[in-house]
Amino acid sequence: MTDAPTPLLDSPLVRAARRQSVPHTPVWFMRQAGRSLPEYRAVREGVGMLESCRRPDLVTEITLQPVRRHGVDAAIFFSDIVVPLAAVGVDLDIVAGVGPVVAKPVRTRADLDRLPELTPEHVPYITEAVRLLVAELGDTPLIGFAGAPFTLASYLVEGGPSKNHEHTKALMYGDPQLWHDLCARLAQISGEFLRVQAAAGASAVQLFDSWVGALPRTDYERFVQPHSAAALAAVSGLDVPKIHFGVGTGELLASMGAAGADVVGVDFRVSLTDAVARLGDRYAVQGNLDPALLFAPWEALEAKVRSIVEEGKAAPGHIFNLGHGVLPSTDPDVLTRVVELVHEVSAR
Ligand code: 1CP
Repeated sequence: MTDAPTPLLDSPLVRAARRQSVPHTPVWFMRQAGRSLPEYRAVREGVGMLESCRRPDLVTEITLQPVRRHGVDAAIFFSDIVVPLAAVGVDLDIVAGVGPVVAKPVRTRADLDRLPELTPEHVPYITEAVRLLVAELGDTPLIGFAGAPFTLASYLVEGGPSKNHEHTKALMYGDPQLWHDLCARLAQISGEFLRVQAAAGASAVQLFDSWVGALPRTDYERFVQPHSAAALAAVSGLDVPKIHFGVGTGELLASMGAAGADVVGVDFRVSLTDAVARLGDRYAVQGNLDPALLFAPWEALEAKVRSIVEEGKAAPGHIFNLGHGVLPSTDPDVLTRVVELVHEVSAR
């Protein structure tokens, strides 16, 4: 595709991701769209999650809601990591209060053979929604996203959310060839989902490997990193910065960066200072306020936000975010106040 709008190279988000100087620290929140907002609950009334992801009008409205309300420095595309899997025909649903549930888990070669590659024709509604959004957003960059092969594999192999990922690890160790073939297919799906969003005008992409912190570094490098690298490489020609994030990944930060990220997401268990020490100067960092601290008294929260901004100033580039997603019962006014505070204390 050659008709992509120019990514917003001068936006604070893209500049920070490329380790360039910024007028203020850019800030957005993982799961900034969603149940913490009454206007989200209103438009989602009676519409299933997957259905809402296939409606460009709803995707546009929901993606814009937190931008209007909080004045964040980026929009995150409203979708879900399992949307491309549903698009290629996996029988799954996103169940309220549970998450993605797969009707028939993928555990054999025959199951993998029934999982096709993703093409743009599978997701016309994604291209349409990104184009609508980019036109509406003006100077605010849109972040496209996808789930990384390990996290997608976990949902497919377990059949739903999992604490211990036991079937996933059993497959990884029991049939390494099938594991690698499954992850290679998922890397194609994930990479193509990122590429479609970037080609339609997203200014940055984030690859979520939410649950990969369940692995030690040696297993990560052997079983996961090459596939995450392949997914990220799918957008390499498109001049969009690549953010890579997982939960509980303190031991994996450098290996996740080496998968091809420009920005490494840091959860709240590792300080930004320690993260930078582990990553060196080749990557910007994103994070890392504990989402639970949004419930703490303002004075305590303010002190924490200030210290994260200060630590971030010593990083090669810093995008302020939470260490994981906004919790559904968060007071949205607190999020708005955090955005104002980050902008105020980081203004250069
Ligand atoms: O009916 C509803 O409201 C469903 C709740 C919901 C929403 C609003 C789900 C189900 N997904 C989403 C949207 C979503 N999912 C977004 C866009 C919103 C935004 O960020 O502002 C994004 C980026 C995701 C990505 C996602 N989905 C991840 C990676 C991020 C993370 O939180 O680690 C993961 C792991 C999922 C799976 C998923 N989808 C939904 C839930 C509840 C879950 C997690 C289930 C589990 O615990 O395993």
